[in-house]
Amino acid sequence: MSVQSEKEQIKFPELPLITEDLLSKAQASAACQTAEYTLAERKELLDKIKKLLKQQDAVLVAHYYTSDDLQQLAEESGGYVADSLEMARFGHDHPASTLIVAGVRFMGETAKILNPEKRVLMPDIEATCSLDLECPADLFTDFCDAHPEYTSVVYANTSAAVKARADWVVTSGIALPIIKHLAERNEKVLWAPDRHLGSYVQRETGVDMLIWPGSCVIHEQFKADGIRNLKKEYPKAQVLVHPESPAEVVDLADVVGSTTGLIKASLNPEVNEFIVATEPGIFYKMKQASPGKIFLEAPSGGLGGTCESCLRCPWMAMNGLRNLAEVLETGANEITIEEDIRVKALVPIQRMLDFAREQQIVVKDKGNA
Ligand code: CIZ
Repeated sequence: MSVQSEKEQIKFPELPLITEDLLSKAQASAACQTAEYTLAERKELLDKIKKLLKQQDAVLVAHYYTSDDLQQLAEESGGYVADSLEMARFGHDHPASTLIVAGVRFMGETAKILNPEKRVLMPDIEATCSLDLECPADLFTDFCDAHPEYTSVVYANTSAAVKARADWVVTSGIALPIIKHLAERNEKVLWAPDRHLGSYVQRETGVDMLIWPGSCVIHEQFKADGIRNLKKEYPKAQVLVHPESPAEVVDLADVVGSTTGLIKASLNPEVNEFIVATEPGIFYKMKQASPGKIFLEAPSGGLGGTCESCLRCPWMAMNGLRNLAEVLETGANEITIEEDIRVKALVPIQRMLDFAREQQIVVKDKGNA
């Protein structure tokens, strides 16, 4: 049997469904956070949070996909806005004993894995990620056990338990160099959970890969036709695409990159208009760095009529000023990870960090993106 047809015989487990109900619940929780504040209420909340951050020896680290309010507050209060890895690294280097992680569950877990001595709190501990949900640890473990000849590489958007079973963890910024490195060692790769990022990496490297069939509910929606049409209206616009998007969208990109990579690309002084295929929370940093430029959301299919913007991640939107104030007051929503899982999950994360250091790969330039 040929290698290809052997691969076609491999059956992936049936993944949990990301149902409309699940999305609606997240959207309903998010709606409580995004409901309009009066100016006085907003100021009162911000003042209270800043005071509580000091009182609790806490620092706020927010992901690029959170609301403008949270990103601004993180910056104004001495915290940080970044991708998941840099959020964890910043938390590690910062002297605060409590990290408030505004993002989704796997980000809180990564922060805890790298900072076990610190208290890690999240505004809403139910904020999750479709990629994480579609890769339960038991299914992943069974699949790895069934294919021991493959090196397992998991994306950062996975639970601590999945990371604990993986050989490598990668972020979108470092996936390509790590897979190239494995290819040089003639290793075959079992990739999970994002099929679009996996197939992008496979197309770029030619590595023999088994690709888990998960996807991000947001990036899955971008439509190549919509981007082509928008490009007719804005012929000078550069198309910036996150590699969690489908292949036909990636094919239209001028730049394919991680959140940090796309923010860097938007700094190009020769380009003033961008069509951006990723979660629109990223516009906060893009517009802050280049206030005169035009940033357009890449067109999508739409998640349904109930969301504020159909491209806003419903789980990221569960983070707000109200529940942030609440966790600071109560100490609720603390991330805990069983120590044996944490120690095992640290190994593939550390492998990635060591690789980045040895290869002198800058995963993040402090101060710009
Ligand atoms: O790792 C992250 O923060 C995510 C979710 C994406 C990226 O490209 O940085």
